[in-house]
Amino acid sequence: MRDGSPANVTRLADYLPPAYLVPRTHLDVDIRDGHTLVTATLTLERNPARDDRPEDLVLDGEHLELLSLSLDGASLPASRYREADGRLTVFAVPECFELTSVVRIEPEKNTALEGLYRSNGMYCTQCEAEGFRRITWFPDRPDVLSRFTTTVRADREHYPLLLSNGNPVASGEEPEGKEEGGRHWVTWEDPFPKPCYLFALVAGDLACLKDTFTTTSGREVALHLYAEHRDLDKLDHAMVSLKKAMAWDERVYGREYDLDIFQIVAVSHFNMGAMENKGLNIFNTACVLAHPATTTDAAFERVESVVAHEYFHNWSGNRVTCRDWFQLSLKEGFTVFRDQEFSSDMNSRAVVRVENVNFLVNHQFPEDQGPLAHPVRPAQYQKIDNFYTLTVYEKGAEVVRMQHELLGARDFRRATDLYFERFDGQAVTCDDFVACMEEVSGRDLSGFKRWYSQAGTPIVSAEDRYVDGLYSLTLSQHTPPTPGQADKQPLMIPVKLALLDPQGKPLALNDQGDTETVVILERATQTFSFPLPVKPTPSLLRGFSAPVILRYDFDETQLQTLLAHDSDGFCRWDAAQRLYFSALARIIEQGESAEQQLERLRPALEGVIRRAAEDPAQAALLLTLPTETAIGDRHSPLDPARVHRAAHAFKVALGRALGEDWRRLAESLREPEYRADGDAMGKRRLRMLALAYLGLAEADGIADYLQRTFRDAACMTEEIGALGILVSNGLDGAETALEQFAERWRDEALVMDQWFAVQAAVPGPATVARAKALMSHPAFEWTLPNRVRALIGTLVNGNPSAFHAEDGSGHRLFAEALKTLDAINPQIAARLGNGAARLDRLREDLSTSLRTALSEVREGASANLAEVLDRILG
Ligand code: 0A1
Ligand code: ZN
Repeated sequence: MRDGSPANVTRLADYLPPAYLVPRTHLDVDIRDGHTLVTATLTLERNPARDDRPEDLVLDGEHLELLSLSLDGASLPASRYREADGRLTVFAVPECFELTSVVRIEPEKNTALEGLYRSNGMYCTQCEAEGFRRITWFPDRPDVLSRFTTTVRADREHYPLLLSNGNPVASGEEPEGKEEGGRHWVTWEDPFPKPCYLFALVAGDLACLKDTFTTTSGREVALHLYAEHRDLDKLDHAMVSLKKAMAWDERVYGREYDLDIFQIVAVSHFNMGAMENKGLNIFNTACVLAHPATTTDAAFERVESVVAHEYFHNWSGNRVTCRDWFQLSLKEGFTVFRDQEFSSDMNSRAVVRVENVNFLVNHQFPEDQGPLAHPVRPAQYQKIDNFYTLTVYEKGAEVVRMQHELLGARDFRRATDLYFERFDGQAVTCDDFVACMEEVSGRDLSGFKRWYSQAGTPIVSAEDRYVDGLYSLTLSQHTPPTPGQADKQPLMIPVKLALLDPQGKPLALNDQGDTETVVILERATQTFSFPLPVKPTPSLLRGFSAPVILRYDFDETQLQTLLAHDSDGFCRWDAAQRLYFSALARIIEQGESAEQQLERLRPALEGVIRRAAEDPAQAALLLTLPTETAIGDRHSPLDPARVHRAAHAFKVALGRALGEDWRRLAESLREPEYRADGDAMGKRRLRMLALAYLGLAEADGIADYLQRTFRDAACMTEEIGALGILVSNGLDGAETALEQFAERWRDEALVMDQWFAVQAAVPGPATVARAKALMSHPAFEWTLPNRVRALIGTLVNGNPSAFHAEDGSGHRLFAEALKTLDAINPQIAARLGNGAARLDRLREDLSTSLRTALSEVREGASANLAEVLDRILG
């Protein structure tokens, strides 16, 4: 069953509507010590949309012990049903009936963190994508929408709080519980029909931060944020973010919240970032808890965006949901676009855009160019869990962004209004979404829709000529083949552009004096002409108007012009990146010296530093080098050690050559007191970057300075920042600081995650042994996904010169970790397995060593991990 045979594969082309609908679901979840009893009463109706009138009912279930089954109140004999391979088939059922099942489950043993499980003494659920089938027998597919009523029962002392979706409607004591020490129950009713992946339940003893929000139409909504008692002081930022998100969705999309209560619960053990269950969001603690003493500025921003993301799902995902899991990007791409726009409105738009693009280009592009490439709407999968990818989320968001760009803000809003109104309460497809865009704008987007079905990153090549006052720009597109998709068709690519004069001022492109325009590249090659008084420097793909690789033979002067003068934040950053990449290529490929390369760039970088005070966060982005992973992706075969030597030498040279500037920045950006606003965060970011360069250069007195910064830090950004610089450069005091840090923060799980990550990030092969030792550290836990990501995820995804250590030790450690993890949590193992996707690009000896290590893991791998490994191993 583990191979790629068709039996394992689910295909979009095979979609059939459900045979039976479930208008009502009554759940009774009785939580006991060591096991839980779930009684589910489903009201079922044959689906009129199925002409073939199927007579058998097929339900999904995994890890369930069926105790009884009855139909319309009569117990069913074993001959009336069959349980096999995760399916319960009830034979020859009537048109309409009620089915009641009682199952026994063991949440205490559930380390996969799907379905109902225990985390730090509380019970919680995770049902997306197919976790509900671990709670009870049900048609576990997103196009079966049901109205849920849920009763949760548990011991009152240990679980005073019993939560589910919707509104609480009744509660009481259990009569039998009196002797047992007090059991109680609460019934929740969710008036909105929902697919079972949005079901949630929590039982625990938690602290609550309460507030209210009054919607535009004047309804008061109770906002309850729950966490362990010790974390109550870390919920304020999430509450502020939530209220901002609620107001933003009303203002920008006209979407109001629809229940009387909105709840968020923080959970330590969680596979992903957070989950948008109707009215009861469940969050990884890392995405909701925040306090300046324990949380970095970057994590504060993440909390704001994830809280908003999950809240926005209430409309884009919950009220209008997906017909099948192939349509995942319908809710995820759209919701990521919405949360990115929210963050842009709450913070600096230019900085947020560059951060989002940087993430996409450095993480989604490689996915799209490797063995795991798949379309935004995949055509087939083995385990849907493996398709919660950067392509579905981040590229999906770019595909929505392009539609926003093509229609303009006004029509886009009209189209989303139509979408929400027309499909409210339904499970729909990406085609339905685009159809609304077409209907409102009158545009034919049939060509555009290839963005959903065609995998791979398009390459747009630009060439230009300037003859007799006419500037001609020829754009060509080409998408390289991806696994299973050899031939590619041209896409509709919006290219936003401006043309700059030699002083960097944008030229008028038409008689109206517009200085920016969007050209649409729809065919393989097209030429666009502009009469201009001088030969311009093209500023192309402004705002990153399409998720493509742009090839244009910029000369250094043009890049410096763009970096110094372009009004578009993305193009300035892109110019800096191009300058860095070409300097690094000269070091790596031609063996030129880092110092020599730095001298060429020095005037441009000094220019950025001179203007740093205007926007320190943007300056920090411009002065940050591409990661070693990104540099490595531009060289073939991939030789991580060589890339590390070059990048390190260049950064040291940069630290030395501009030493005075870095010192000045480190001092002048120091704030007398901690502030949480964007301005202060921007300053901290640039200051920590300046210190990082001084640390790399081992500047005079820097170790002392960093030790003081570490000791007197006003917030975690400074504390972990200073620690990271000490540790990654092996500076004096690094080991002592690590010990002090672990001692100080040993009871703060999220801080300890950072402690593990800082050590796993130290470049070079010696880190493998350190990571191995850390795997035996008392604070390391395989069952805690955040910890595993911090240590092993950082090593594998963020530290190529350690992961690909020449002696193969990193590969062996990786294989060991995958094996251990796969037995505990296959989803997390499979996700970590993605870290091997560059296998075929590696230098031959390294690629052989990684292949050997992975082949061993493939034996006996879970279905999740097997799917990933098979695609990587080919
Ligand atoms: N829908 C959530 C993501 C999510 C997906 C799967 C999960 O468990 C396996 C958990 C969360 C989101 O987009 O935030
Ligand atoms: Zn989402």
